[in-house]
Amino acid sequence: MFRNAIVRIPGNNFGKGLTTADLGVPRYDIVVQQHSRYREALEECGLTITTLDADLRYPDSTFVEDTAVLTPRTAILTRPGASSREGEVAAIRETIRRFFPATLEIETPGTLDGGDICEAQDHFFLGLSHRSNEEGVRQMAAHLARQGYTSSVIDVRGMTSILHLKSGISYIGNNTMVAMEEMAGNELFRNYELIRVPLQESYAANCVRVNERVLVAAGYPHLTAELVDRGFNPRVLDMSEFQKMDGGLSCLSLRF
Ligand code: CIR
Repeated sequence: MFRNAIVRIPGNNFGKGLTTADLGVPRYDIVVQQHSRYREALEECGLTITTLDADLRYPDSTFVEDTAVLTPRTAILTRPGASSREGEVAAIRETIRRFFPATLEIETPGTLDGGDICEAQDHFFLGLSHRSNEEGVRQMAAHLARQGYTSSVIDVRGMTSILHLKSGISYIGNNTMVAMEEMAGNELFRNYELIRVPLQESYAANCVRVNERVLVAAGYPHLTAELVDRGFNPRVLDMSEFQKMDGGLSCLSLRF
């Protein structure tokens, strides 16, 4: 069960952040509206939300997930791999320490984005990506091991369609993994119930289990129907403006 979430309001320079998506410039009024609906959905799921002000120094800072990995046993502050995002951790540290007084950290030369870390009960999948390097992943695995968690590494550097590991997979509880086509065959998922996301719905592979619901992006009927068939309770959210900046549902909050 999650009780809390931390989010950050998108700044009016949100569209100046990093992106590889060729989907046009986000419309700020819609960004604000979609973010507000996202917060409402988290509240519906029973979470108490800590909402941070927009931070115009960092246009990508609404994607708070990348700054920390929060588990029931510890909080690990990351060291984002994009230089424009490095300062985001200092900007959120104090807020995280209010909930987790003793935080661990990823240290130089390690880099790691929270979007590369997929928690599946007591096991963690660690994405080696263009943001999270081998040293960052090694440090994360060591921190997790000291807390009694196991982990395995998935190299996504060759997968040009995704930014982070969790752009392509999500663990949604009930031993169920959601995976985009390109990742679904991975041997590491053999002991999970697997929901394969068809190619045309790849973006929706980033979904989030929050207590009784699964947040899923709007416009992906196959995955939404599959979730219902398997007994999950999807909560559909419009994500078009965040998708334009390579962001998904998980990136917009830290849940704990
Ligand atoms: C970036 O490129 O860093 C942002 N525009 C998107 C970050 C998305 N975060 C995530 O998937 N965890």
